[in-house]
Amino acid sequence: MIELYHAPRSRSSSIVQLLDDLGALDRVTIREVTITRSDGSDGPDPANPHPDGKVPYLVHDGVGMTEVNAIMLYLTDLFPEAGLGAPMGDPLRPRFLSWMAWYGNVLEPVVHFHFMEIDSPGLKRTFRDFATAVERLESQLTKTPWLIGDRFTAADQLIAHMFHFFPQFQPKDGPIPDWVARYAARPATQRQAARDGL
Ligand SMILES: N[C@@H](CCC(=O)N[C@@H](CS)C(=O)NCC(=O)O)C(=O)O
Repeated sequence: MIELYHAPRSRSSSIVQLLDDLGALDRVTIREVTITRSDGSDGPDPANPHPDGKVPYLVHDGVGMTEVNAIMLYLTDLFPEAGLGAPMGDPLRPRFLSWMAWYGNVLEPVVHFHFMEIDSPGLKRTFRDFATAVERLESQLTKTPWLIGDRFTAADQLIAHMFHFFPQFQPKDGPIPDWVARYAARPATQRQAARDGL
């Protein structure tokens, strides 16, 4: 049994969209919970087992997991038929794993530092900065339409979703706006927008 603790218009929407794309929505029970929103509204839901009261939280046969990138990786391995991951043996798996981990290890921190205007030499030494992260994405997206190559994967779902959800993070030109527009035009993105009431 698979359960997803979900709050609309949040990182867990990206998981619902991936499940839709994987053709696996009917295999998962979605449990909608409240979370504390960035404007301070709502609050944690006692029904949510996530240790920090956050979403997404996935439970598979009684074992829970956190972290949006880990959950996506897990689901693409669990439902490989849709071809949205890169299973063991796929020559592009190293690239796929790198983007999935880079999102959490680098992109999320530098986005927060940048938009909260936190400028620290120590942080910059460790994580570089938002401009460097954008360059890294641009460098790949000038070579291939999607992050690991010619096909859309959960790495695009994970990272393009962030730029789609927060358009203010997008550079005005270069390959990122086109990539996000292609992501936005995908039927699964449009179905998710309708589910989220966007
Ligand atoms: N590192 C976590 C972050 C999850 C997270 O911050 N989720 C937000 C929604 S987008 C949340 O639940 N916020 C409620 C809170 O911070 O209490 C992940 O990657 O899954």
